[in-house]
Amino acid sequence: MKLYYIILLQLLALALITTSATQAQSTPETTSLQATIISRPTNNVGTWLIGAVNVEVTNETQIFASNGSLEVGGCVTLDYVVVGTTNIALKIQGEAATVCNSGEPTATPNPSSETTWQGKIELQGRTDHSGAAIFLSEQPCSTATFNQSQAVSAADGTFQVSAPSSQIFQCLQVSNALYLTLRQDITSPMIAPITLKAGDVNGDNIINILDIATLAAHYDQNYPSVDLNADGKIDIFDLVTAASNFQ
Ligand SMILES: [Ca+2]
Ligand SMILES: [Ca+2]
Repeated sequence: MKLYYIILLQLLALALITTSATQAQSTPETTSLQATIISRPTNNVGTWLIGAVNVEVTNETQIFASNGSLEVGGCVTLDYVVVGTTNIALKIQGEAATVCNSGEPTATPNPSSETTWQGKIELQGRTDHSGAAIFLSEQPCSTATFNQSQAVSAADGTFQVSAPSSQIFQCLQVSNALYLTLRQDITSPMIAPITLKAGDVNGDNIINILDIATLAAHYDQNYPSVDLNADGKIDIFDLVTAASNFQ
């Protein structure tokens, strides 16, 4: 009878050991996320930074570029396991950029990924094209509203606006005192050169007889607030310029 109990206890102990061993060897849980490739080695094997996760790619990692780019900035689905303190990549699959832009909390935007929007403004009649206010909106011009300018033009008329690459501007507005405000839809960060028309003296965004009359009233005077070309004198040049833009 005693022997029977000893054998039973031994069997129980064996069963417990086997169970705990099985648990220790159980497969680590796979984590899956969609995020942008921040950095990666030239060859596939090595440490990749995907979103906020440093992950080791080995020769066993399955890599598919099928749906998108595997270059830096590309969007991917990453499956990985944590072994000790190391993240081991099981699978990296390229995805369409929209997958990473869908607001997934794991799709950490890369703060260093910026796009520079740039263009050049000509203020008609002037040699110094500085001071024009540049507004950009992510809305098309049909619905865009503007509160604060993002940049002003330099003396040569150039302007730059740096924004996260995820921000896509669709409408540009340029305004400068004495000039007609211009608003146009844009499709590229490289914006074609723009000329602002001079002559809107009273700022109602129309050049008409009211503006011409004001210029005429200050003819031959140094009157900076209506001096279209800012040359220190209201003269025939200012009148002709305004008249050429008469609406
Ligand atoms: Ca006007
Ligand atoms: Ca003038």
